Order: sequence, then C-alpha cells, then structure tokens
Amino acid sequence: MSFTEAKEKYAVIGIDAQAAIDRLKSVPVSMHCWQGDDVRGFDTDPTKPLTGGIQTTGNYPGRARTPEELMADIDEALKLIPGKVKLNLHANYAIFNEENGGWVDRDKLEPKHFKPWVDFAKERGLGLDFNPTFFSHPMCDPLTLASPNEETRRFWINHGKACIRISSYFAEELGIPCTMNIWTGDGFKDIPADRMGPRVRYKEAIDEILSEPYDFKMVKPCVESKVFGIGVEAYTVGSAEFTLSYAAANMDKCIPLMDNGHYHPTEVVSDKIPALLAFFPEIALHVTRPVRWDSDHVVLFDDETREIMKEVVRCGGLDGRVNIATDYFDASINRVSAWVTGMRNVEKALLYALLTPAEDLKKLQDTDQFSELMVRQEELKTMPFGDVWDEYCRQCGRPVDGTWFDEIKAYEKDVQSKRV
Ligand code: RNT
Ligand code: ZN
Repeated sequence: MSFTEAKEKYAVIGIDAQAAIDRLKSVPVSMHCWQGDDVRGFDTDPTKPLTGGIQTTGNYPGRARTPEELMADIDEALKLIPGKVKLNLHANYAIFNEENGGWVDRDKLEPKHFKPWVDFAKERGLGLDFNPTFFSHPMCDPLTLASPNEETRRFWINHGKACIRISSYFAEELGIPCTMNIWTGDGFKDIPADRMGPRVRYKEAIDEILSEPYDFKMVKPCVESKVFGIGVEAYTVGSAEFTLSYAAANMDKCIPLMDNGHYHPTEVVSDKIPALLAFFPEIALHVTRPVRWDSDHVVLFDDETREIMKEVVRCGGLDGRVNIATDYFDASINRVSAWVTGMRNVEKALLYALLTPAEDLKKLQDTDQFSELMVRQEELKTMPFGDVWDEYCRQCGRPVDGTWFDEIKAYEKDVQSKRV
C-alpha cells in the first residue's frame, strides 16, 4: 500500500497522517552517547570494570575507543535515524588534549573539556544533554553523594556543580535547553543498619549541587530513581520515593526522571507518566528495555514502548512537558545497529501514538462504551502504519525499513572490524 492509500485509511478514523509526520519532525529525542563504547568514556582506565551496579554484557568487536571513533560511530548512526536528535553526554566523556591542558579529575572538569563536543553538536545542529558520572571511579567508596566520608562527598558535590556549569555552557552555546540528570548507584548489597542517614546525606548533597546558579529554563537538573543494581540488591539510596519526593519539594529547580528499567517488573512507566504530569509541569524519561531486570536491552517497538509514547502524546508531553532520552547498552551486537534500532523504535512508537485517535477513544471511555473501545483499540493494530513510517523516513531523508542494515554491514567491515 502507498502512503496516499494509507493516508486515506487514517482519514477515515479522523487522523491526518501528514500532520502526524509534521508533528514528529519537531520532537527532540536525546540519544545517549554511551551505547557506542559500553559506558566506558575517556577519563579512567578502560580495562577497569563498570561500577555503580550497572553492567554491559557481550564482547562484540568494534567498540569505539577514542573520541574520534565514538564521533564517527555517532555520525554513522545519525545517517540512519529520522527526526530531531539531541546528543546525551556523560561527564566521563570529557575530551582531554594539549589545547585544554590535559586530564583533570571529575571535580575539576570545565566547559573547555567539552568544547570538541559543542563543536560536534554545532556542526550537526544537535542539542546536548548532560550527566554527571557518579560511578566507575576510584573516589566511589563505594558510595558517592551519600557517603559518610566527608572527603568523598565533597569530591562528588564538586563534580555535580562542575556539571551544572558545563550544562549551562551547552545551553548557552547551542541556544537549546540542556537536561542534566543526577543518578548515583549508591546503595548496599545487604541489609543496611541505617537507611535514613545515606538518604539525608544524598538530599543535602543534591541541595548543594543545585545551589550552583543556573537558569532553570535552560538547564534542567533531573533526579533519577532506581530500585536495585548488581551488587546493590538490598538497598538503593535514590529510591523512587526519595527522588520523587526530592523533585516534588524542589519543583522550582529540578524535575523527576523515570527510567523504565528501574521499577519492579509488574510496574509500568506508561502508567506513571500521567500520574506525575498531574503534579509536575515537566518530567524526563530514560527509555530502555528491561529483560527480567534492569538489563538495558535495546529498545524495541514493543507494547510498553508504544504505551509509554501514547501517554507522552495524549498527556501533552510533546509540548515541552516530557524530555525523552534513550538509555541502554548492549555490547553483544553491533553497537551502531543497537543505537539505530532503539532510536528508530522510539520514533516509531511516537509516530504510532500520533496516529491514534486519542480524543475519540477517550470519549468512548468517558461514556462507558468499553466494548467499542476494545474493538477500536484492537483495530488500530492492523492499520497501515508501516506506510506512514516509511513516508516519515523518506521526508526526513533517512532510509526506510528494509534498506539500512547493509549500511551497518559495510561500516562494520570497513571501519569497526579494523579496530583491533
Ligand atoms: C543506571 C541509570 C543511569 C545510567 C546512565 C549511564 O541504571 O539508568 O541513567 O544508565 O547514567
Ligand atoms: Zn537511566
């Protein structure tokens, strides 16, 4: 079926497919830089394991090892991803060179250590988001912002403040708001003797970080919760209740971030989005795919991803209320393919949501017509969505499904396989 025919079919259910495509073109989705190199970054020994309870599994060849390789891989991914993309950086991706005086520790990071990324973003018209890196570092004792050790806590607070300054630099240079996400893996493997102390210290540490001046319209600090991590099974300092309460008590200076890998397996973020939007003017998301735990598998076009994006769309999330970012890391497959697959699926789920007659379905709900609601919702699943998606890709100047994987194969052969 062609786009013209698909458009007619959608028109019958009151949907303007071209309007959906146009709307999606303006929605920024922030692509995490860390899929390209298994969250290693450039500021610490790459042979040391990841810490903070997160893990990449797999040993697929071709991992980016330098800023140049990572940038080349991001460029390759961008060629295959339709829509408006932002780039999400972590502080451990600072670039040290002769021009900026070489390596400094995380508490001493400055905007100049990220100038190559700003240049990269400017050349490609991308916005930048940012994350302090509170893991995989000798100063994790193993706690960071929640540590009872004053010296440790001070180091990480200074890191957080440095990151606020770097986020302001991104926003100013690019004229695009920068979300800055605070997540730590602080917690305990086994039953703690004090659950409140670490949380009070974490709270006060975030207070100190956010006392660094910034324009809240341009720099958006987020607090991300988590239920557990590997080696941190019994207790997480930044639990859901902790971060949500923190964000609620500090609405004038930060926003809550939900990662859909960070809840108990029967909880769904799709249901939490409207709950939070009933209170918060703005929220942020890390879109991932948890398989039995917070495994950070590549995002698929699956039920929950579609449901998340339906809520984003029908709760007015596209009008600046929901900041969407990806967050996964699969080292068992081609890493550029992983980026492209996940980002295309986020875009797909958004388009699918924009092609849903939300108002009509809501009316059926509000008038107790649940039989018809079920039928209508089921019938949407076999609408000619693929033709509208292909048209979206074409209008964005990106390959349609079925035509881009050869590009991955060629890049792997010519570039990634030579990294030995
Ligand atoms: C970890 C969190 C966090 C990280 C990134 C690298 O469980 O999801 O967002 O994935 O900061
Ligand atoms: Zn996350």
